[in-house]
Amino acid sequence: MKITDAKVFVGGPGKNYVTLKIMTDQGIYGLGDATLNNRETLPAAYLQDYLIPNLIGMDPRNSEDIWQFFYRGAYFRKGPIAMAAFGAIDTALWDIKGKLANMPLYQLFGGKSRDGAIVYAHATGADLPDLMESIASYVAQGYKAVRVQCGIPGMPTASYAVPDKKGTEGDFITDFSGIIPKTEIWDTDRYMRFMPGALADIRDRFGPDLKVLHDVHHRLLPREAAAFAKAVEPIGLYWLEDPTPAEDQAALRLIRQHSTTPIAIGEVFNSIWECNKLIQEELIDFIRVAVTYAGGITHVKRIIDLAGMHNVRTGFHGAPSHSPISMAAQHHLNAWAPNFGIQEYLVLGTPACDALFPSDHVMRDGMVYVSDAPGHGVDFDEREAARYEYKPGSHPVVRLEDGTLWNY
Ligand code: GCO
Ligand code: MG
Repeated sequence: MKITDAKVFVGGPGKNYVTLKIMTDQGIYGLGDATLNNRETLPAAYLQDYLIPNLIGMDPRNSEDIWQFFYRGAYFRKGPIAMAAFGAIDTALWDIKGKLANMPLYQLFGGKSRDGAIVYAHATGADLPDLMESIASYVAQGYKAVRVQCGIPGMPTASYAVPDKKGTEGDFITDFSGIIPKTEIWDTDRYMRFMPGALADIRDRFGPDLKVLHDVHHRLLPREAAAFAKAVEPIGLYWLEDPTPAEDQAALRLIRQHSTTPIAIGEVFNSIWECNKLIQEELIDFIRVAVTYAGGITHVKRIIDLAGMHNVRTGFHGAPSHSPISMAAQHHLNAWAPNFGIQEYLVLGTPACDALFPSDHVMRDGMVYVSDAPGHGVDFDEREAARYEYKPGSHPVVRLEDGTLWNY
């Protein structure tokens, strides 16, 4: 069996999804996702200019050797652009394998460990009452877990992923007005004074059963993060995410020494080499990597197995930037993984998105039920794809009030 061709598509409804389609001499094709939010053209170019010419003629069944060929063969290893491109190839090859076996991917991993996998939604508010309304609407839809982000009183601009004005809907992460970023102003003191109380109010209003998650988005210094994690301990968060930027992994030791609040990290990691110390030293509780830019199913499965040895559960990244293809790959891993924790899930199911990526995966009452179709179970409609083109977008940059650049 041979790979005969591969094509890359960039575009989609409200997102620049990077979709890879690998064709074979047996008429079976596989689909992968290399969407790297706000840098989408780069994995697409890596695939087109370097990887696809090497793929042609390879046997698609040898997904492990192909992964090693690209990873070890690159010489300059890792990095989100390369790992997103390798991840797309790997996911497409697993898709082909599943179609050849006529089995859904979870069967190839070892079968189902659960019927439905719990997911969490993003509740946001310009202020606390606005956030309470947003949480209530997710609870009414049956969600059992929500991530809560709130505007901070006195903060000069909206902070991470929250709207400027009450009741606004939309994408608060990517700004599609162009590649020159907007600026957010951040003040740690105001955040530290306000957020623990807001989280306590949320717990009071929604009771003990709702799983409440909060994302600090890398904004605190290690000592501040330790103090924050300690202050919110009585609230019983399901997790506190990215309390500090993860380049300084020793910071996690300080946080652990001061609190038992569960910590989730890893959405910006792209290899096992950024996860292994945090996992082996049991400094985190949830690993947040994504199939999209952590090298695909082959590599993420290794991370899951390592995590399982150290009581670390999965909590894969599922921001709206991932296409339904890598989300589906994660649904299959979530159905199988003995150490599954939770899945981040942003509503992808708009009619336009479903038309571009048809599938039978189901989200109901805050749980995802994986499809039994062979492979990952998501298709791609090329005629629909022709309606979309690349639109430049950007994440904001963050500065302190005196102008100092801070972590987005
Ligand atoms: C999350 C993340 C995202 C990121 C986004 C950047 O927890 O979902 O923090 O919302 O900000 O993926 O592109
Ligand atoms: Mg996050």
